[in-house]
Amino acid sequence: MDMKKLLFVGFGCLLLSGCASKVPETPVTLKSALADKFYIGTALNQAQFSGRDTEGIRVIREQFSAVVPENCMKSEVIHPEEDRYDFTQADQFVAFGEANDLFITGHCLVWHSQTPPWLFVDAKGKEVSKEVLIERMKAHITTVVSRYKGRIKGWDVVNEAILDDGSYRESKFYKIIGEEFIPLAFQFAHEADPDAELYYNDYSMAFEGKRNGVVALVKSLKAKGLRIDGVGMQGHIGMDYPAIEEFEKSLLAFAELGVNVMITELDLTVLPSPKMDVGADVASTFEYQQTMNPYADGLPEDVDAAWTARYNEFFKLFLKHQDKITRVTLWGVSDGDSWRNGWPIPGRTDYALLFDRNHQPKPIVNLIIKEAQQ
Ligand code: 9MR
Repeated sequence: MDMKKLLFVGFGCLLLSGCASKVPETPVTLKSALADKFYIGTALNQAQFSGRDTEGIRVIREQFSAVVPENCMKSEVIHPEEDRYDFTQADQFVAFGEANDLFITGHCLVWHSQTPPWLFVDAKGKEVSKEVLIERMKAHITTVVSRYKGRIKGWDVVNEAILDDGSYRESKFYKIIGEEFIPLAFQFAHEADPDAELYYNDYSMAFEGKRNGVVALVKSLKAKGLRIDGVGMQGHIGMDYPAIEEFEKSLLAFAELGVNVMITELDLTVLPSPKMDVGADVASTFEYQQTMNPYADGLPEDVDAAWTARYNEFFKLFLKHQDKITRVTLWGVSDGDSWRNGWPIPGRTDYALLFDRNHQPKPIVNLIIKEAQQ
């Protein structure tokens, strides 16, 4: 067809109303439906930010507006020896976030877990002094935060330092430095990038004791004049825990402090918890594994419906408090990615995320979109 004919057909189409309806509409996605409410984020694994998991990447680009690294910025990975950092994966992660126009959060600067073996000891294996550990913490925070200055917009500065009863976790940081390791970490992070948002992040936040402990911590940081922008409420939830009312109480208690609330690390396990069952030894027997892994061949309809309803309740709560919440981040893209398949019992089949193992949206995705559009 020559150019004139093309123009003629095109113009004719415009005149005929039937043609107009054939123009494909942009599908409504999580990120478009939630755009004026809060960021909708996901944790990224290496297969995603390195470009291998093409289906996962398609979902991330279509559906999410924010990212956080699931593992690649933890000190064990990024700082394997005192004088050696390894930014290979972290650089890829940040480049992926920028290339796809995503809000980038760093996770995490100070955490008791996944630390490199050198961090708390000297060359002879003896525990280091308070002064040495403060210097090491400062060097770590300064180097990592400065490298991504202006590119990583917010940091989980301290992760999981308060126990469920509100007391301090007896971590190496706490034992060696004392409770001032937390204000120091916030101070060092702020000095390295004065524009970055700084967060405290923890799980089981619905417990009254933890709620009070975190409230006291945020107040004490503020009283010292330190910057703290938000509290991350990890959302590793189950079918029976936490009580949504208790979760809401914590959300409100944090918001009242004048900080933003973020729902971080969201996933909803459908599997039974071994803690309520037999002892840990039995966990390795075949019979135990089978009873504790009831949905290896798929979720029965009623269980699936109950799972969807529970997720929906939580998203309704997030939407109700959209003025206080700046980000809701899923801990992974599709069910196959989730750490829940491997913890607390390895090798189980869980269904904790919003996209199934074939990267297809579950019914909950449309429910969230509908709720958001009301
Ligand atoms: O999802 C992460 C998993 O791949 C790692 O093996 C694990 C190691 O501790 O960390 C998981 O992520 C954790 C997060 O960094 C902090 N909050 C709890 C998360 C689940 O354990």
